[in-house]
Amino acid sequence: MSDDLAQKTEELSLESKTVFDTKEEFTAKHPLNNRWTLWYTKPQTNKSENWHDLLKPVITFSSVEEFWGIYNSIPPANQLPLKSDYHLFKEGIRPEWEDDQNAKGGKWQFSFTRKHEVTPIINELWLRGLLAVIGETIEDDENEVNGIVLNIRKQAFRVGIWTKDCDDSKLKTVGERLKKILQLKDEQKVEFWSHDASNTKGAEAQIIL
Ligand code: MGP
Repeated sequence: MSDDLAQKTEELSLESKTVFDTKEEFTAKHPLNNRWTLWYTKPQTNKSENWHDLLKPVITFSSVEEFWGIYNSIPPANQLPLKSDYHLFKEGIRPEWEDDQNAKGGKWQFSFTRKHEVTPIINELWLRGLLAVIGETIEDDENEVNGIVLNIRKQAFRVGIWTKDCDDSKLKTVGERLKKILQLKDEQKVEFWSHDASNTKGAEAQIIL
């Protein structure tokens, strides 16, 4: 290291302050643009339990620090039981087709079959999805994304981004970003389904990327 650089590095380390330096800073919270609610769908244990009995809100948060506190204290994706789901939605939007904010929308989705090499890194990919949604890097300024869902199924892990509309022009960016976040290869296609179509037998995906 040159003397000049060594001097500069020393000055930097003496002068720079971090959140650990003062009591006030230590408790600083970095607000997110939106408040988010984590929901959990527990697996059905008897046939009398319907969708609404199984889906419950877990916690709402609004800062980066709260997010990490929650993330570090809930089971990671690969330890969830079969037929369970995590849902992370903007506060006030229920993770259901019926919610007014979802009713005209749909979802971008990709299924990682358990044969994919992804099984060991599903936790990392799910975390990347969560961060892109709360950090709002999944879209530009469209405000199209309502939430993200993880379905744990026998054959596959499924990740879906739920959107407010079905407007192709606004949705493409979200689909392209989802491919990057999930580290998909070109030939691994993400599909967009309107909620209407996902509930109609024989319907096909509206957009494939
Ligand atoms: P799913 O979990 O989205 O599909 O919905 P999956 O994993 O393919 O399940 P499969 O068992 O159908 O193969 C499973 C079921 O949960 C649906 O058939 C509905 O009965 C119920 N369900 C799921 N969602 C997302 C909703 C919803 O938004 N509203 C209501 N009312 N029921 C839902």
